[in-house]
Amino acid sequence: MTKESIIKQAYEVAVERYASMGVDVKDAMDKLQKISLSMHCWQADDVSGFENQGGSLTGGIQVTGNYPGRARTIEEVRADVLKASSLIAGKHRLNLHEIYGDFQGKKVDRDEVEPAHFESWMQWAKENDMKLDFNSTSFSHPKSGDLTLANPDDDIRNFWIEHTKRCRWISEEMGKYQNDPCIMNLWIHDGSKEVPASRLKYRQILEQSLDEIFATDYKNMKDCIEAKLFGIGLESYTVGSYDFYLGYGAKKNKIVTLDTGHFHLTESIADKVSSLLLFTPEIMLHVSRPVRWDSDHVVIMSDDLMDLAREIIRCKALDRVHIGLDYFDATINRIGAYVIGCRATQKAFMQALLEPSATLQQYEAEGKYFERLALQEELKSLPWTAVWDMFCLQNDVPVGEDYIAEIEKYEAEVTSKR
Ligand code: RNT
Ligand code: ZN
Repeated sequence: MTKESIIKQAYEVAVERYASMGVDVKDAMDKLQKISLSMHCWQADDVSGFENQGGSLTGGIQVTGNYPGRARTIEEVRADVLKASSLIAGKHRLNLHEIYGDFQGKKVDRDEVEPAHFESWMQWAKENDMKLDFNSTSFSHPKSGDLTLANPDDDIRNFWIEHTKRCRWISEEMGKYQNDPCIMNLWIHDGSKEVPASRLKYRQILEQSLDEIFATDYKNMKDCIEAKLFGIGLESYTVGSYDFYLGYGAKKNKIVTLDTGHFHLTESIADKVSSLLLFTPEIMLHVSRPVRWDSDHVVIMSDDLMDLAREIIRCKALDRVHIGLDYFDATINRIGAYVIGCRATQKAFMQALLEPSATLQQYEAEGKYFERLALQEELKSLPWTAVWDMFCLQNDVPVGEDYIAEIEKYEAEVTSKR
């Protein structure tokens, strides 16, 4: 038997098994096919970008490791992203940071950046049938310090306001060009190592800055605001905490970004989805993996991720949730890191889509809690892997561990020569 026929046979059996539970496998696969992940460009080059070649990463985030083969140029980032995409089923988006502009070796300060610096990205994305998302960049700059948009110094604050306004303008142009809204995320590291004398002061300044930044209405971009628990060197206070952005988002109708690494380790991100869906327009996710802290480990198919995926599916909210990834591991092959994280996210959504939610909810409504728990346990060992293999086969991407050899080949031929 060929590998292909084994996969097909296992798939047929799985379809029957799921049908016996009232689950339509074909429907689940169609829905998964339409899920477009927003791949973060910054895993390719350890969040370096093309502006301060050789400059260090600041803003309370850290990449560890020095595995060879980091992308060093725009061409290398693009090649690596395309290689990774070729090993991931479906059509996905690319999430750019402002520091990844095509600056052609010129010094373009953050308050001077324009859509023109992203024209080649827009063209490239179009040629490769990819849509773009965007992020302003407040870190790794001489004016980053501990405070940007929340800085009491007007010169510094206005510099970052100008930067962020320009990033919204760039996002708007991207959205127009690709005929699909560009999702722009705003994350700043502002905070302090020790508890400040006034926590309120900086939050008031940040609120004013955001009001100024969002004063212009755009049609082709959507704004997201990302909270955080703490940064390295900024452990005691984060101006843009979750409460701050949740309040701002609910009041001003902005999308709140949930980075799964930005909460206390025992806090459930899945549990936040239904509340956000009630009070804010949409949700942006930064799927990440914290290990002891916001370490941005490569995403794997963890219980937390499966819980999050299930929650989104149970809320029937795929059209209101943007699924971005956000991690940076420099200790392993970076293209491999992309592929592991994206495929793990898809696997989590596949299992969520295969859940017999109606039965579970019926048990619950009838107070049949033993039955509800038993079925949830049984679902874990249903043949979802056969469906996943078929999904990969149909999408013409390697099935199972076959992508390992592909990445090794690319490493031998391309990244190891850098
Ligand atoms: C940092 C935030 C932020 C960054 C990227 C590079 O803790 O998660 O989203 O990771 O903007
Ligand atoms: Zn993030």
